[in-house]
Amino acid sequence: MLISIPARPYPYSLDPQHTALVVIDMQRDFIEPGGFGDSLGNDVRRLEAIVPATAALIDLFRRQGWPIVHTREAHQPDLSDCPPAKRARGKPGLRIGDEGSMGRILIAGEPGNQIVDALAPREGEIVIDKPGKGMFHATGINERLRETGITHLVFAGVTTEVCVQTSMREANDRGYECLLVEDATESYFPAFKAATIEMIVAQGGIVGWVATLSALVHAVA
Ligand code: C5J
Repeated sequence: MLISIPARPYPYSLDPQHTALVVIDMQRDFIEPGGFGDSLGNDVRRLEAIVPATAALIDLFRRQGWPIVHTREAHQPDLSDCPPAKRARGKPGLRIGDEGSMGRILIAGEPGNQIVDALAPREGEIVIDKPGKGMFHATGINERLRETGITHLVFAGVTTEVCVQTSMREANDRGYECLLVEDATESYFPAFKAATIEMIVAQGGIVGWVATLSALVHAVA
């Protein structure tokens, strides 16, 4: 039976047999003081603040036995999966692959590339390293989700306007019914988060739906 979640622009029909949670890039380098995000001058406390809500969302999915996908923005150590154009965008000295305070920036296996302890993936959950901003580029995740019959994706993570929005748009284009949990996503720039939410729900939900964590929890309970 479908579960109706109060959401914008209108209630979201969650299909309990076919829904997965996607937690985007809750990695130390974006979230923790002293990491890559911090070194770029961002206020990481904004992102740290959503860790408890994201943990509660993960806990909800674990209790229901629904699948969970964790992503990390991560490149191979030899940068073979990092287009020069992507690398060139960074600040000199703090580009992808350069040495940061938590190891090489956005490189798989480095300390800063690990998901924060409070949200650590558990055995049986899917973890993907994505070389793009979106979760579908060069990851094979579409095939894995399709194999398990997933048609609905609930999104959380950072940053709202970059990797979360890109992933949600990619998912929407592939036919998934997408819901963003607004208190389990954040940006270094409050205006960007607010604008992204408005873009998603505009025109009758052109990219999907947005709901609060409590709306989801109460509807599922
Ligand atoms: C993410 C970024 N995860 N902003 N990355 O949003 O570069």
